[in-house]
Amino acid sequence: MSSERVPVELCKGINGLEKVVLREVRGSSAEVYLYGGQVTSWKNDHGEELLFVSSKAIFKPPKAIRGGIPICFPQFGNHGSLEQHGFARNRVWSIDIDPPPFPTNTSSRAFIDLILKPSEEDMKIWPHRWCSFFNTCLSGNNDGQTHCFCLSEFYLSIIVSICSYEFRLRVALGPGGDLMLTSRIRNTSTEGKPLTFTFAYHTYFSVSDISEVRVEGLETLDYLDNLQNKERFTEQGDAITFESEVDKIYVSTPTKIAILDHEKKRTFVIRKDGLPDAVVWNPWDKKAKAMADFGDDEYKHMLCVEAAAVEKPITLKPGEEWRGRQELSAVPSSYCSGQLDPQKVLQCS
Ligand code: TA6
Repeated sequence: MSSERVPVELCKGINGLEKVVLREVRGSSAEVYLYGGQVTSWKNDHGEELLFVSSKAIFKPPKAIRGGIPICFPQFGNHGSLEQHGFARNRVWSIDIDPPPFPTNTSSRAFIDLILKPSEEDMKIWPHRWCSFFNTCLSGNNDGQTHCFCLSEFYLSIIVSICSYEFRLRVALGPGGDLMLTSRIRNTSTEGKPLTFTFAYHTYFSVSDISEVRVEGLETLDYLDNLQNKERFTEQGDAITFESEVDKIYVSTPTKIAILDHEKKRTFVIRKDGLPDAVVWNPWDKKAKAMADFGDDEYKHMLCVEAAAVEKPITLKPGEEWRGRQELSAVPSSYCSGQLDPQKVLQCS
């Protein structure tokens, strides 16, 4: 089988960063960087790119890659004391060679399992600040004593066991070219410590012209407006359209949302599970100019619609596992011909 259609291939990407290329027999493909566990490409069986990645994106740690599907964990946005959107998007993930059995069977072989385990540095900041106290003892900062290495290793293993977690991510391409991301986060603490976090798949969709795009499925819902101090409002009754900066967290949304791109005669359908909220973001012109890793006019060709859990943080008792799944489909649509009525899309399975 020529490499063109090898279902899973590990190779070097931009700046030598490792990436996995997934290929589906009918021609669709996806690329996932181990840096950030981040999908950076999703193409349909015509080879058309469906995700937006900025021409100014920086593929160099610790900067997050601007585009594709960054993963916001363990904190969405500035909803907490950690850095914006948490640290999962600027950590190097590993390939999970022995994942626990997967809940659903897939006929496609084009999938990869990744795992993120907390590093010593992560332990200093999350999930429990007092982990950092232990670390300070280890490094002898406070008492000027030096500790022998084996002792510190022993302490570290205690810290890891007391307040730890495992984040497993499966990225899969379906037979029809759908892109599925399934996150499984387990609280592996041995000391009864709960794990609380917020989460988002910060998906950047590629669109032809933002002013021609409509989002269906969020009408009449409540949202927290990030441009107005997270104040709560209720959305009007029609589909959402765009004529200025938008940064809204829609709460308790339906499990299906549609993005209609008339010009491209394409509809993106987002199906989500375990992710009650949805964030809608477009920086528009001013914010676009203010972002160094984003082109001034690129806001016209992208829209973020993010399956998320923000309003109510998720708390896991030790041994408990949370699963958050999103499935993306890109269906050809010619809205005007009624071939695809978004309401029908949203109502049918
Ligand atoms: O998801 C929307 C948002 O939280 C916006 O507030 C905006 O900041 C965007 O994410 C991008 O965040 P980033 O940290 O990637 O620049």
